[in-house]
Amino acid sequence: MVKLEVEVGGLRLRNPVMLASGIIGVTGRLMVRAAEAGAGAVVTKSVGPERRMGYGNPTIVEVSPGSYLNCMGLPNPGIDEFVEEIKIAKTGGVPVIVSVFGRSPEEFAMVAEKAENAGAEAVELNVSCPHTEVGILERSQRIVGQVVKAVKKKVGVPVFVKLSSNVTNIVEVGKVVEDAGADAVTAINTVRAMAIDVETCRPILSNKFGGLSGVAIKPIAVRCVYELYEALKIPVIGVGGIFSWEDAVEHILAGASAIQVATALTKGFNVFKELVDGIKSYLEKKGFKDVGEVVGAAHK
Ligand code: RRO
Repeated sequence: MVKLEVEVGGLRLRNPVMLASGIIGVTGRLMVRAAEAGAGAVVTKSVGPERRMGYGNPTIVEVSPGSYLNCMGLPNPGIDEFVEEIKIAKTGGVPVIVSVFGRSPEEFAMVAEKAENAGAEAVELNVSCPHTEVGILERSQRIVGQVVKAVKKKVGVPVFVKLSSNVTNIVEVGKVVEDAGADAVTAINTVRAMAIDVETCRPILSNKFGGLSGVAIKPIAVRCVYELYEALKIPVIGVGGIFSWEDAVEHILAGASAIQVATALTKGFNVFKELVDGIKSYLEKKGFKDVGEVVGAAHK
């Protein structure tokens, strides 16, 4: 029997395939569906201190097969209202990780504390939205460290930090976050990008810029996971372009202790079972007993 259970930054998962923050984690019921479909954990859509409408349409466009550009603009009901969705999500029986954002370290800490009180088993700090004015990372790496420290002071659950490839050196940011006390890093958020309509001669997205996800970003994500695994002591969670079990295994070989999927859900909830079964068959075929044995194997 192959062991698929993993432990990531103090959080135990029945398997390493998590729902990434994004479109599905907006309601408790949808997160329960992801859990029922086989996810090892679910991450909510990012939630902030108060209700936010997000940007006007168009906010999403498929730019090439399996690759999407979005500028949702952090739409969310605010943490106080979202508490109910966290409680519903928990009935799915897998860890619920609440993705948190704020405009300051204090706001991050306040939202994270409310998420923990609502039952979150971990929080994932979104310091890396590539196209909103609250993208902390775009302001300064120093603030990112302050955000992590402020949250660690307020919560007892594991704190993950979602990083971006939209920086010169992702390892530098990873080290800041690790030194500040983060329990794991998630790599990567979407890649800042743009698309222009040749008929109207205008940017397609209402916000002009957006975040690229899906097939196109997998090699960028794998590179970031590889670099972070080499440089950090805390675990890395891989996300970016994972559609098939081969994509998931590639992230794991690069150094991911667990992986997340979002864009692949455009193909349906079956993706969780397909990935879990595919990883399991791969490990059996290769003669491994535990998924942990192949984490970072590409470095050897
Ligand atoms: O809501 C969004 O527009 C959004 C966020 Br918060 C993020 O972190 N990444 C992304 O691609 N979109």
